[in-house]
Amino acid sequence: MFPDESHDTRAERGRSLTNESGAPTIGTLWESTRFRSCFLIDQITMKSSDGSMRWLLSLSCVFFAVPGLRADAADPSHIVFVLADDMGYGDAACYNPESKIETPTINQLAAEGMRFTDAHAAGPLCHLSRFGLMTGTYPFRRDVTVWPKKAVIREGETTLATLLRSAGYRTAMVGKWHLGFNENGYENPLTGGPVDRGFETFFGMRASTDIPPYFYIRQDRAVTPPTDHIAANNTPGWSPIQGEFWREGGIAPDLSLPEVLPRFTEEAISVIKAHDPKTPLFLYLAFPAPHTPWLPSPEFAGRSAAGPYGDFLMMVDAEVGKVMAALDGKGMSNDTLVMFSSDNGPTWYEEDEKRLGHRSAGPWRGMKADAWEAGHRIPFIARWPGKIAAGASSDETICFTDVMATFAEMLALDLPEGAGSDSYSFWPALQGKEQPPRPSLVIQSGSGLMTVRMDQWKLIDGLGSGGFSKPAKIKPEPGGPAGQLYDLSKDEAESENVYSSRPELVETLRSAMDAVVGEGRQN
Ligand SMILES: [Ca+2]
Repeated sequence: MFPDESHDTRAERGRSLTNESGAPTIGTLWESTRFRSCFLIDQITMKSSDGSMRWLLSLSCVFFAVPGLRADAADPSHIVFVLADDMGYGDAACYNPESKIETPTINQLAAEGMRFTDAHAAGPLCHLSRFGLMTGTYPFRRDVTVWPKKAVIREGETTLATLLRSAGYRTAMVGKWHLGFNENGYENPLTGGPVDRGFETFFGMRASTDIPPYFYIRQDRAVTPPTDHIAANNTPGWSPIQGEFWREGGIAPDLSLPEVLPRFTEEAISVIKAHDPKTPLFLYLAFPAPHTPWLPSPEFAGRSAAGPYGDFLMMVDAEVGKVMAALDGKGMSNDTLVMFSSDNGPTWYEEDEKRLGHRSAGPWRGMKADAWEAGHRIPFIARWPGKIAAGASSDETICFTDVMATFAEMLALDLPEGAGSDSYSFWPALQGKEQPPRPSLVIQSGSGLMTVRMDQWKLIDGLGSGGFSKPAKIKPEPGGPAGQLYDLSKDEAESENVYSSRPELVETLRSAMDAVVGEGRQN
């Protein structure tokens, strides 16, 4: 019934180019140089037949700048990964025709690229999700709760940025990190962040725009330390974690919360404008929106039919449009893989759905932080003209942890030993090809409830949402089910718990989950 559970589908190829520790050796460097030269000479020959000396020269530069690419590599085009924050599966019309929010840019990305309908964040909260995206490793393998004081990603650990940088990419991050710095006072360097984990440049913030202290960071230093104080804020008519919600705490005198989102866009555009397109660019743009505080600019306030949340998402859509326009302006947009996604589900309750008629999570049950689908099933769009079919969709089960192996396969790069332990390439799916199904998908909810997906079946190892939906936890009744088992192929709403009637299936799923959890724990 189930696909093979082995981990052999990970990007294993090419590890002969590294020694046991995963580091390149003198011999392997020669090997990789030889492969590289074949690839680039092909490219130069092809381009120069058009009489373009400029391309010949520019690719000669790439030849010296791109270690590790092999003969079967795709062109080293640019990669821009735009991550929205707390945006629901059903917010954009390309995922939900009934959406009350206009998202023309996101819809256009989908029309020009591929839309995944079974994509999952690595966890239903910001830090869980981002750890999985950056490292290709499930976040339950690491104590990610240390993020307020310590770097979550270890020194020397492979990240998307170290991987692409080793392939000659210029690596830049703008936006919300939320994976911790080694904090020792905000007058001192903030180590262990993006610039110590593979990004050559970083401008952004420590965490969410409702978690103090609020200040900008450039590279590893506070631009201005958070020496002022801001009082907590809430919005009448909304729950305590919606609306213009932020927590009280320190704030830098030069930071205004409504200006953070457009400021990040400006910084991202600066990165694109300053970039020399002859070198491949990896830009990771992590917007802090539509996460709270919902702060649409006057241009968008009141424009959606989904309250200030919808207005703020319309603004996010417009900000993505500005980034696309910058790529266009630089002549890069047809040579860039753009990925757009959200780090977890929305902060949107059933009451909001009833009141405003907008299903932020689409057909899925629950909300942010939940074990239920709305917590972690997210929109995921990939656009790359000429490489990814326009208007395509894929129902492959994919996870944020899979981006690492996908980039590795796409560029025929070696993954160092131990890197991306939960990463399965979906490069075949992006090309419209068959690929082995993901053997399983294991996700831990915000409160620690474990879930496993295999094929259409989903086991939640306990009762309740495991997150922000109430109740989060339910004590099993004597003789009643101890967990939840749903058939997602027939029950998108996770409303028919068949746990008690399918004990063998429960056992199969639980065994598979235990095997995945046990095989790679790093703490
Ligand atoms: Ca989030």
